[in-house]
Amino acid sequence: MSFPNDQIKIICVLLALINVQFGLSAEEIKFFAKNVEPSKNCSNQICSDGIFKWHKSKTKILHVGGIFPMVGGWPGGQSCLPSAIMALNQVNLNQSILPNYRLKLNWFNSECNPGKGISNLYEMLFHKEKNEDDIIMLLGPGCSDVSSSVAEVANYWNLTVLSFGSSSPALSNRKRFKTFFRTHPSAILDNPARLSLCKQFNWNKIATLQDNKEVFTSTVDNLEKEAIQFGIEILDRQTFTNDPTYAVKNLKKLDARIIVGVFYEQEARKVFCQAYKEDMLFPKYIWMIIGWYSENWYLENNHEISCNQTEMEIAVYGHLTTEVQFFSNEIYEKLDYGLSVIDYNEFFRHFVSSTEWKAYSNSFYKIDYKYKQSVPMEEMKSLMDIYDKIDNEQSNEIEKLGGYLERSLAFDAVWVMAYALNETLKEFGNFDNFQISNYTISNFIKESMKMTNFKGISGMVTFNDQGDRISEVLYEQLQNVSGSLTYVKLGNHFKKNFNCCKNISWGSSLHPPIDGVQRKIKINKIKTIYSMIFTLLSAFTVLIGILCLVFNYKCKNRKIVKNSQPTLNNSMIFGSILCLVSVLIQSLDKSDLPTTTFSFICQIQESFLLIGFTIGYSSLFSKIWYVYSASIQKKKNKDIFPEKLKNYTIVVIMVLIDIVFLFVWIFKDPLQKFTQKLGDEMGESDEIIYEPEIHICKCKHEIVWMGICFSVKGISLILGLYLSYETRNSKIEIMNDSRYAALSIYNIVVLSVITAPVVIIIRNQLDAVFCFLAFSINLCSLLTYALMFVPKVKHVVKHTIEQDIHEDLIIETMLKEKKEKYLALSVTNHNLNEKIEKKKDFLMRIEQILNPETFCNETENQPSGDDYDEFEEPEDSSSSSLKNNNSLMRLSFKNFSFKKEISNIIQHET
Ligand code: ABU
Repeated sequence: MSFPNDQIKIICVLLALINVQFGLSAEEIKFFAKNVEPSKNCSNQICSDGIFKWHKSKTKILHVGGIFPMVGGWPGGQSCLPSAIMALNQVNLNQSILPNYRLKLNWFNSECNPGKGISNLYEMLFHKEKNEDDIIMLLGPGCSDVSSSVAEVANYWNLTVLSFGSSSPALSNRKRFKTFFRTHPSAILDNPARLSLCKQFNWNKIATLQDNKEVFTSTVDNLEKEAIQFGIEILDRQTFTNDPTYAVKNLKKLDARIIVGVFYEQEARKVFCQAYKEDMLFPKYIWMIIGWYSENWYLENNHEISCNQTEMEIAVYGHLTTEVQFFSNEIYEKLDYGLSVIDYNEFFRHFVSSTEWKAYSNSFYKIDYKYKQSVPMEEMKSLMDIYDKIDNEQSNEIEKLGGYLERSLAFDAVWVMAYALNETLKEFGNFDNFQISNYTISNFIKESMKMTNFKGISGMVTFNDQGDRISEVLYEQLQNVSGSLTYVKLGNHFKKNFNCCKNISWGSSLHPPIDGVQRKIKINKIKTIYSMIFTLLSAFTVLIGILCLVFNYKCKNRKIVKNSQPTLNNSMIFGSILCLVSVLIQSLDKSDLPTTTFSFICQIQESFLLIGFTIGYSSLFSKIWYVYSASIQKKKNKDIFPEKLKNYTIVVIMVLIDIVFLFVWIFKDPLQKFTQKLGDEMGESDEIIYEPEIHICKCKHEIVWMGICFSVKGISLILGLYLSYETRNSKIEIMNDSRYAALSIYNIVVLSVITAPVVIIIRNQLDAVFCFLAFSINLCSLLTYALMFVPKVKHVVKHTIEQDIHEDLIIETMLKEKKEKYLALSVTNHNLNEKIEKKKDFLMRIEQILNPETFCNETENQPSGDDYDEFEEPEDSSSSSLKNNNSLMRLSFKNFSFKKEISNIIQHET
């Protein structure tokens, strides 16, 4: 054999390596069909060697390679091999097709394993009998992954590969698989069918779960593309290799309800066992899987999984399947090769239950066991058991065979092969000594394949440019029919025509399930009850404010009003009304308003609140300020009656500051409608989750603006608090309500200090913010009205204007009397002061007298004879002490003289 190029040499080395890996020697690996080939015998023009039959005239052999998956992910060879042999016999018995030539199938078991598939190809190409022709075509492989490997390699020998069981969309790549054809339609046909079904039941979110094999990856790749056209969202794409546990768990976490699963039946059992454990069951969860698994696939090989039969039945109940149509709709119509679908089915059952087939299958199992240690013994044994049980009656055992549905594709594939080879034979006259290197023949075979067009068991057999077939897709559902699980046909999908699903069941539910928890956007608004309560309350407060204004106006001539600076009180009421209006604006339902209008209302609301607060608060502040400055002035004996204009100055300045601030704010960074998402909320049922959001007024540099605003207001509040405290004992006649103003300021400070931070902290709770703010503003306003007006109203109610005048008169008289008294007292005071001065002089004189120095000078002056006479001398005296007695007597006399003088002065004074 000559190699077409160097690449092939490399592949040969690889194949050799694979062979080494399996540990089989070339001698050991014999094509086992050959080993069991019984001796040939011919009678009545028909020759047979056990299961194979041919017309006696067909003396020449055309070798056809075969790769069948007898076990593994998709053990389609179990049905497709007998079906292919049936077709082979038909062809070989038919003299009009391939005259003189009979097809001889050299087949291998790939076990649905790409490595083994390559090894099989290697065996076919390099371990043939001496003088035996090369294989002219390859029937199979069955599994897509095996086909991908084999077809890519076969391309280098220009070997035409015709698969009966490969669904992978990846195999439609003509550049990669130049010589590949298949009677199995591509799995991409299932995708529009799946998506149409989803649309039908309004499932707009689906998830996919796939085995990590090229066949399934390319199917899901295509599904993702198609889904975009259908407007269906692929929520998630989970992939697994061998163990789907975490993939299934993830789907549950993501709340995927509609799951398209693509995997072989081995993995399907694991997936559904896990789905059972996760409680991802019908009808809440809809599993949409491949429909070509064998009958009762979920009950097979349960030792691989940890679910028992009942659990598996619960898990798979209700799932939906899609599968391409494997049989022609015209089941009674005789097809080109003389059979109808009905005939074929009967023939197949008869063939598989025949003793020839049983002998054949049993012997290749034994040989397989002898030579191929890697064959999974358990699976092969159970296959033999199934074959053994199949009888010619109507038992369902036959349906348990892998590839039971696809058997028609293998049958048609052999016919495709036969027709193409027949055409080639016609062209070249013979296939004598066919060598695979004969590109002329193999190219012609390939071209003939493209021309295929006949009515087969599986419908019209033609290939498009990619070597694919177009087919109808069937929908089925596993339903509970009279107590047993049965696949029920629901309808079909063909070339965008959707025809389904009158007899679909939703189990315990009347309606199709939803495609996931419905996430609904819920715009949180202020609850009507709250907005009603506070709208009414605010309206009431506004009314009270207006009544106070009216009172001020009506009683403007009453002294109690006149002396309360009514204009400041009016401006205070006006300010509070603005704040209340801002509450009313806030209570409006603005959620449906366009963004610009919403933003405009934000500015208005914010401006009303700010300006309103400033006017209201600064009016009260002015009163206190007035009292405070008056008391200072009074201390300095200055003008204690400042001009009226001064009262408004503070209000005007504060409002001007606000206006400038608001202007800059709105101009630089206006408040905008901002949608704030809140945490998810569970709906009425576990099918609905609300995504609440609120629309609030926000600007980019909110912190900066709030900071400035709160700082300014904070300072004015602290100042107000201080002034209120300082003026607590001050009273000014023309500001008769200054104490109430001070109390009102205390209220405002306390409520502002509580409200502002709380409102900022809970700003996402629309109801709470609204209620808190509205309550604060109303409370503040009502308390201020009460403090400022109740005493006045009470006074006005209790006193008539005449009483007021009378009281004024009394006060005036009293004042006059007091003034007179004051004057009299002033005179007395003056006199007393003078007296005090005199006393002071007197005391000074006494001090001078008592002063010792003064005393010595005085002793030199002798008292007068009169004074001395008045003084009594002591009787008892001696001569030595006479002198001292004299001096003592003199002092006593002196003392006596002073006393006399003092008493004279006192007498004089009094
Ligand atoms: N219907 C069987 C498909 C198997 C495969 O594509 O691998």
